[in-house]
Amino acid sequence: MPFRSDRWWRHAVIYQVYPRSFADGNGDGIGDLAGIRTRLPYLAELGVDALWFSPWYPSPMADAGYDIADHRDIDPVFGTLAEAEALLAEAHEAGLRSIVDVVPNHCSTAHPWFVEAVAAGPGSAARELFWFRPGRGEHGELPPNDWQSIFGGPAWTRTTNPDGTGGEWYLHLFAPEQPDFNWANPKVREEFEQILRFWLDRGVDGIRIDSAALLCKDPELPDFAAGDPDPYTDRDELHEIYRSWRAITDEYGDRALIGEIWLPDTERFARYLRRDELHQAFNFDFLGCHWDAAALRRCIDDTLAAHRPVDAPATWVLSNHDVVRHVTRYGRADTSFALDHRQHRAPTDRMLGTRRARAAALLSLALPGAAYVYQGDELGLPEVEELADEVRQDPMFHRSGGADVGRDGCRVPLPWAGRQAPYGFSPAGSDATPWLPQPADWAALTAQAQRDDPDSMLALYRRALAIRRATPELHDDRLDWLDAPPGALTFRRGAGFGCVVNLAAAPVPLPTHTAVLLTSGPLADGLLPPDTAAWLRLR
Ligand code: TEU
Ligand code: CA
Repeated sequence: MPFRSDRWWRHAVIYQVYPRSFADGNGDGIGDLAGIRTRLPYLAELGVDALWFSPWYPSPMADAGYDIADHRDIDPVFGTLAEAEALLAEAHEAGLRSIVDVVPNHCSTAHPWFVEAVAAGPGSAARELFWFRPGRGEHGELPPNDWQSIFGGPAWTRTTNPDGTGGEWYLHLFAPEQPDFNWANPKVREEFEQILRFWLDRGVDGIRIDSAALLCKDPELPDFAAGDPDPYTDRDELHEIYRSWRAITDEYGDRALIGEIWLPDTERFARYLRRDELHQAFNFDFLGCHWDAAALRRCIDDTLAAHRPVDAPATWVLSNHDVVRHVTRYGRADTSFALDHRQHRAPTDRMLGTRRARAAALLSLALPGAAYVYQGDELGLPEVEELADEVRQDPMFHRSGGADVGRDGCRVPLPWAGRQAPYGFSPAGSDATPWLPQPADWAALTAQAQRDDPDSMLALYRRALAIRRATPELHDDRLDWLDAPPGALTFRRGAGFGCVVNLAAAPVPLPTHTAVLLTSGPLADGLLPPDTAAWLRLR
């Protein structure tokens, strides 16, 4: 299928595939490339434009594949490089673009460069590719500075000398199995430029950059006292790196550079989106926003205002593999989310959360820019909060001593068909159990159960995506707010497309329209009930 070749990412719907949990082709209970290939028709029918694949590279899986030992191959648990090439080609045939996940902040302790660095010892060139430092204290027994790992505990781990004594320490902003690269070293830059080319040469349409604001560190590695300038987020040198990455992607034409940037300051965030830097970055403010009309409107306005001066498309993300699924979040008393405010196991009303998630789908798919769908959003999957401690695998759970249960609950394998686990996740006849257990009450949430039910979440997504694709007004950057009753959000896209979301406690009337295109729930006597959204033809 030929693609319209015009900066496609500006209004694309991008579906995140988390390979471990999408579909298992060989029956070992872990998702893989063979499984994804058999499900391409499902994704094409769903109507998304592009697939983003979370890491599929060789990895000891200390952080579910975000600890990479070789950026140019595929982990045997997922398949082979030849299968990845076949998948990319088949996706294109099905009209789906592909985005690969590149993780430049760190690698795995199993990466040959790190293995060599440990062996080569202090002062070696091999250690210069990472952040090795002697410890503080009389015998170097204290970490070189006070930085904390994002997964909990110190951001430093001590090496052991060949004679068994304690050696230098190395920096890891995430797990100890994920040593941070030293981006001041030209060899690191050169290596990643080659990695980008490796995947662009294989026909990928975009690159998702993991932890994109964290790469460069203050070379002094100062302690990080409250109030000091942040020594490792968003440093100026980083923009120069992304300018060179942009030059590379531009050589290939029509490929997208997308950054994962958790940065609450919209002005600093937008600096990454300048003309010669990244094409787009995830908007986590929207993801974390309260289900509240005024808060959402403010978030939408701030987001559009931040993107306008740099002429970058906004992005709208409701969930991903790092956050509590939004069906669960939206059913809580406090509907907001932040990395340090996950509210694990706070009471939730799944019916209410699902109702809001349906409305949120229509809201996010009607906003100007690109929209992201995390696998399972389209099935209305809730967070699986009841996982036993023994099955949890996220390093965040283990590093925090269980204080933070981590992210496994949004990574439970997808239910495809059937009445009980593994719900078609593994092929018929395989007796492997999925790598994380699926709940006993997911029979109604399978893709098969939802396929022919016009009231299902899947049906809603399919209709919304079909309308979005067929509606030119939804492919530009303009949004105009219309007058709305208190607690409702109403906006126009282009001349004739309207979206209304009712976040108030009582039903609201619809604005004047010529047709109702789609609603997230039934109207009541012509009124839009609470926590419901409608797409309208205005004229
Ligand atoms: O995440 C980077 C990141 O900072 C957060 O999303 C992180 O998960 C959160 O701070 C934890 O509280 C990316 C990936 O999306 C995530 O899955 C990886 O674990 C992380 O990088 C390390 O590669
Ligand atoms: Ca498998």
